[in-house]
Amino acid sequence: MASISIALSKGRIFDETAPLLARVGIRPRSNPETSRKLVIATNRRDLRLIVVRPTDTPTYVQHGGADLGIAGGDVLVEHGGEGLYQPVDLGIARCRMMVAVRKGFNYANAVAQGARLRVATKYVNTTRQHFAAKGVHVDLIHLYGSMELAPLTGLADAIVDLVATGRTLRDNGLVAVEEILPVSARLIVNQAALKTKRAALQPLIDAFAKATQ
Ligand code: PRT
Ligand code: MG
Repeated sequence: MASISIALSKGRIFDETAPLLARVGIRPRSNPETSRKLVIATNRRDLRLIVVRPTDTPTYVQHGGADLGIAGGDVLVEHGGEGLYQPVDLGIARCRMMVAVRKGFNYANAVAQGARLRVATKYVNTTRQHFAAKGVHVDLIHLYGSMELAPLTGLADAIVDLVATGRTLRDNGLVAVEEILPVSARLIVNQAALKTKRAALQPLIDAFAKATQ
């Protein structure tokens, strides 16, 4: 029996994946949210969960540290998707990647004037591509979190971050001015594993596809 591993992160991704796992017939032996274990056995002897940081999920699956993974579209576009199949959009953990600025900052005007923008984000590749495609010059500032602080402290003119309800922006006096991409979580698969372990992996991929319908 081929052994299968699925990489996923705690927090939002696990919360929203848990019902899908149940529908697919996978029951974790311990709760990733409360356990310190990073490798979690399941009711299926051939299948275990690997608990990783959200941004590390594509890297684990790309390099074969896990056969399958569940990762946000934001993380996947930033990673680039090399070595990965993305067969199922799970439709969970939905949000939008947006450009946001301080209320009162005239973004459209700054862009029209050809101003050089300082943009803070953890999505540096995606942000670079987005502004290059618009022909806007940007100085990127790479942050690892709490991007909302950057425009408030004068560190940046704009941020690129995820927006769900819009509450975080509102509470910090920021407004979204442009959508970069709609985000939801996807099932990802190591391309080599799909060839060598297809008999084990394909039914699972099909089950996830069915569970999202
Ligand atoms: O916490 P850690 O540093 O490990 O990483 P993380 O914050 O990226 O992890 P987590 O678990 O919060 O998010 C994992 C994935 O969930 C992301 O990669 C997205 O694909 C997805 N997701 C969906 C979101 C959101 N919605 C979301 N709203 N991830 C983050 N947010 C944050 C956003 O960054 C902002 O700070 O929530 C805030 C905005 O929410 P609203 O509702 O106030 O607009
Ligand atoms: Mg977080």
